[in-house]
Amino acid sequence: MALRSVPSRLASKALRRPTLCQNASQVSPRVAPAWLARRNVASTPTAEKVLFPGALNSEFTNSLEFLQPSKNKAISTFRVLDQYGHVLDNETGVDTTDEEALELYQHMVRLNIMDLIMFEAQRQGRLSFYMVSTGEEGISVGSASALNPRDPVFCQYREAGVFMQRGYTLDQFMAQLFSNCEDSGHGRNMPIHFGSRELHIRTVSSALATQLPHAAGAAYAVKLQNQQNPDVEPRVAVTYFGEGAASEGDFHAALNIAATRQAPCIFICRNNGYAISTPTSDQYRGDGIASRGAGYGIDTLRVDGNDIFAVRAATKAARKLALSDGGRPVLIEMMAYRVGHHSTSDDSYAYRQKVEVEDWKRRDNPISRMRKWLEDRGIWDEEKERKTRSQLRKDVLSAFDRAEKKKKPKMKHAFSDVWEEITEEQRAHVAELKDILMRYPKEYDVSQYEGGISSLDELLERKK
Ligand SMILES: Cc1ncc(C[n+]2csc(CCOP(=O)(O)OP(=O)(O)O)c2C)c(N)n1
Ligand SMILES: [Mg+2]
Repeated sequence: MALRSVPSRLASKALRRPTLCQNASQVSPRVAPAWLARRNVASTPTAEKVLFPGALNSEFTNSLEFLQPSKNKAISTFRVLDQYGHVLDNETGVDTTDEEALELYQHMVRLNIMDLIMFEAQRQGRLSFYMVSTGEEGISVGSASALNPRDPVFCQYREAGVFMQRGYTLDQFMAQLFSNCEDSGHGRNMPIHFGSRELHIRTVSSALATQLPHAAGAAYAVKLQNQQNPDVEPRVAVTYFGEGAASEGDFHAALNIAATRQAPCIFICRNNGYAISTPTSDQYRGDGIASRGAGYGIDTLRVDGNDIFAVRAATKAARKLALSDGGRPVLIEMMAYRVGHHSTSDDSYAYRQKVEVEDWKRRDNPISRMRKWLEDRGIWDEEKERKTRSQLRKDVLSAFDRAEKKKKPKMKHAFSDVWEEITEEQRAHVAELKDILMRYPKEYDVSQYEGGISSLDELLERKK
């Protein structure tokens, strides 16, 4: 197969064993050439390198020194803009037109406004759950803007900006958040678990890190498709995860399989300092998540996640790298600070000082940094900011209103899409549910579901 590395003809000849014949005395043992003997015995006096199969290109040394990562310089963090929005180096500088830059900025602000409104709405009891991306808008919006819209994406849950950048509408966000009849998931998931077949984004799964092996597998699939369809623009698979998710076994399995199979997978870690209440100091002792990339033989970069232009440049370069030499994985660690609470079920002031959060809010964030750049460039000002925010707020609130008024999905969707055809056992469950709903109408208000109880009948009717 084309993908398996084929030993050169010379090497395979040299490694061929002497042919056995029936009479042992007739065996004429071939004498191995000297170079082969040297290769087979790693520790001959002249060998300069370890030739064990498990460590290639390691030189021998007689100095007994442990690797002490704590003594190494920490991995650097790539950025394009400084904290004040000034471009640091024109060579690697901003890569957008002004128009594109303004669009990216508005997507980040729109996400931020949606977060503020939905967080408050949850507090008022109007939806069951929400998670904000505050402080991490640049990572999701910026990286998504540098991908091909057909690249399959596997998100965690704090990357609503990827959906927004790919064109998921406010009505689609609201349909999922309110589990109404327009939700493509038919209300089966908790809020925040968006997904879109059209936008090539798999549905978010709460089980941490499960998206990583899925992405590695998809990357291997697109690698084969890229080879089979040379006329179609090649794709990479992309996955997002928090530094906390990187403590799961799935993280290690995914990186290793992607490396050994040389799959074009971009692993984007959002290191925001916390896994719910667990700070990074209790999560690991290494140099963040980036240091792990080298362990798997994966090209890796650490990036300032508060700098949307750095995020874009890094993702673009990662995509190019991922498609080079037939495919390879790339790891990017995007540094950020989780400004919000973990979710609406969390009160982060129980485990971190409010002043720490306030400090970060003041110090840096992707929206204010980009705004400084836009203002310096003379394409943004206070008036535009005020008008834009007010318009975006109206847009979010009107989508909110529309969604809240819509009915819930048909009840039958509690059973559909499990099996292609409804099973006898499911049919019994549907009948039992219908019976309970009819007996206790005061306890169960079925009128809020599209079609009321009648959609259950569709399942109970036997196909002739
Ligand atoms: C397998 C699994 N274990 C535990 C949890 C509970 N849990 C949900 S989010 C979370 C923290 C994840 O932190 P991180 O990956 O850093 O993402 P962040 O919330 O910081 O964006 C945990 C432990 C889970 N959902 N799945
Ligand atoms: Mg985290």
